[in-house]
Amino acid sequence: MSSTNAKGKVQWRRNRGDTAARRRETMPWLIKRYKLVILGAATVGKSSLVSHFTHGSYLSVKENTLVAAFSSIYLNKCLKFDTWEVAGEERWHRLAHLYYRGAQAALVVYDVQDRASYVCAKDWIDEVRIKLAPDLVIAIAANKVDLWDDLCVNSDEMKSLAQNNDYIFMETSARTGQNVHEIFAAIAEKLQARKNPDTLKVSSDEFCGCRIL
Ligand SMILES: Nc1nc2c(ncn2[C@@H]2O[C@H](COP(=O)(O)OP(=O)(O)OP(=O)(O)O)[C@@H](O)[C@H]2O)c(=O)[nH]1
Ligand SMILES: [Mg+2]
Repeated sequence: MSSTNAKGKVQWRRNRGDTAARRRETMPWLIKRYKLVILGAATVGKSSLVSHFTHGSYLSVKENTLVAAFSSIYLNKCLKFDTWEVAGEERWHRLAHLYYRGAQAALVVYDVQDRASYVCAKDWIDEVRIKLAPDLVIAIAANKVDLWDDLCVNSDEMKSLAQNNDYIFMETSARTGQNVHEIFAAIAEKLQARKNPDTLKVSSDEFCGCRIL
């Protein structure tokens, strides 16, 4: 907003508190932004799921994530996830809380061929249930279903855990794209269905101090 003073100079007046409303008027597509954290053991396919979603195809991710990785995931023009993937290697676990704090949704991933990653996924669920808000949206991805065979982990227990606690559960494949878009969409839908969406808005402060080391 501008006005002209006695000397004819243009003065810019900052109308405090009005900024968000003005931004909504000028950029109506930038409506909702949520913090999402992706957790799970190493090599379960966390980076691959993000990469499949953002590139629309499978890129074989060869390198393990170090500490954590940030990406912006635009579900559509109106909804964005500020996404932190916490590296799955055990040595980074103690730093995980720096990245998941303030998250409104957690996507916990395990590899259907790897029993240890299944146990690890349960531990992550227990941890975020205690440490994060009670209305945290939790989604579980049983990933690499394209490699499914009789020796794979039996997901029945995880399915009933999800059912009993109102978590999202999907069998995914970052290779074929099975349920990749669907799981992010389901998280978004659940976040938006919350009774008080205002409590879910992420303040920019929450991202301070969370940088890739
Ligand atoms: N067949 C198959 N391979 C996959 C799938 N998802 C990931 N991979 C492969 O699994 C390996 C590990 O994938 P990443 O996405 O790097 O795993 P990550 O969970 O990010 O691992 P960290 O960063 O170490 O925690 C890569 O070689 C991927 O190509 C999948 O759905 N199917
Ligand atoms: Mg990774």
